[in-house]
Amino acid sequence: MNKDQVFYAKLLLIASVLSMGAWSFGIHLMQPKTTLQAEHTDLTSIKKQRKTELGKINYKEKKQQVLDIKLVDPAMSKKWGLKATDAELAWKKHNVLGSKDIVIAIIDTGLDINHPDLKNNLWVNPGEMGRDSQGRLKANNGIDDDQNGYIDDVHGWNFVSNNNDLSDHHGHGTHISGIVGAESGNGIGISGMAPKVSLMTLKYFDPTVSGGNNLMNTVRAIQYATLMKRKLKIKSLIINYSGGGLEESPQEKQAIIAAQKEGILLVAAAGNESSDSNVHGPQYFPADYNLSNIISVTAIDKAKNILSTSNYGMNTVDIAAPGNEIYSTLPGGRYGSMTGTSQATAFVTGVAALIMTKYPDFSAEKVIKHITQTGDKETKKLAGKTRYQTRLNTYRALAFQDQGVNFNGSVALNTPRGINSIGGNTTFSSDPNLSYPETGQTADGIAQFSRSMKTLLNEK
Ligand SMILES: [Ca+2]
Ligand SMILES: [Ca+2]
Ligand SMILES: [Ca+2]
Repeated sequence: MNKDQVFYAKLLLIASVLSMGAWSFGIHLMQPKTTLQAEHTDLTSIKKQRKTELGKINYKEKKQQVLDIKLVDPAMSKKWGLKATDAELAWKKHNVLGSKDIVIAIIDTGLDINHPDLKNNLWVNPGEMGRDSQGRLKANNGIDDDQNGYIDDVHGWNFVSNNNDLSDHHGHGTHISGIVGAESGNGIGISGMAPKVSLMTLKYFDPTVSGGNNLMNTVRAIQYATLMKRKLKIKSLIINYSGGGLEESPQEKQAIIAAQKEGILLVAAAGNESSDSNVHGPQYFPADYNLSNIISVTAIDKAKNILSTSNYGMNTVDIAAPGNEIYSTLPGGRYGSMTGTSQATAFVTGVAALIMTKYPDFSAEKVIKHITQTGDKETKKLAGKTRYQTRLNTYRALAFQDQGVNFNGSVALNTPRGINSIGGNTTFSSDPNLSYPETGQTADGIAQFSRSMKTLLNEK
């Protein structure tokens, strides 16, 4: 071969090696490259999607938190109490809807745990979740996995039947739970005052079970909430007690004092006996125990008048809140209206949850001050009927510090609670437009229940 031939032969060799290399690399590189390109394309589009999705989610969350609560929960317009207490303004301006870390123990008639507007806001006992050593679900293995004395207490406890069946055979507990913490932004029904919370259900009364001791069930329920707060180191726990009775109970008072030591706030109904609990008639408990971690709530209507059925008292009742024809959740996934200091109490509990979300280090006493001393003044309609002549205002309760109100200021009329009021029942009516089974109600559509068995038997 001459020089040229050698040159061309080398060139051919190099070319073939290169082409083989290219081919062999093609297997390993070209295809991956194609794949990479495809992946790259996919990644780009995924990134785009993510970005869009994230954008959407952020937008939704932002929208949900700041703007849209009313719009996406279709029955919100029926909840006049939220508007009357400036709840939406509070959600928007303070950007607070509550927190799953805030546990609300609702001592009542149970809860429809499958209600679509409540099921995502149930408290969950972490010690009864997951699987045991044999692979069974702790939630229903029949074992007290967290050794707190209660078997399979996943969402709370039924102190009437002494088991974990929280079924609400009355409706009252489900209704109260919705006012406090129905889920917002889910396009269903309503929003609670604090639509992000953990609802612990402690059932103390069941109209279908005879022979229960409602007072002692109440005591045990308070003790359970106190135990779990300590055991699980729950930072903020509020007890909503939309009931009560005429009997002052040393055991109950002791249980609330123990709860107080754990920092638990107890929001209690003033009662529905049309009575001045400050001046005459028997007192109503637990609202009237003279303890600093109890806030006592009476009910007002749209015209801001105390309901004719509600108890009131210059020193005994702390605040007034909406309680007339309040629309909320009912068992069976339904909704309806109820009336009474029970409902007003739940509004205050919700606001307390919002305050504890915004100010996690507040004591129960400080939360009470926030609520009572920032409400809307009603010096005529509430004069002589509540301690501070104020009705609940969510926005102002959260803006307390902005207003420069002095926490240590002495409060006028801060004298010991009075000795009397008249009755011990919680009264409500159901929305006549709903075919809700009025379990436990009397023929005239008005239902009453009390934790006192004696009163219950009389009613039957
Ligand atoms: Ca278990
Ligand atoms: Ca347990
Ligand atoms: Ca809802």
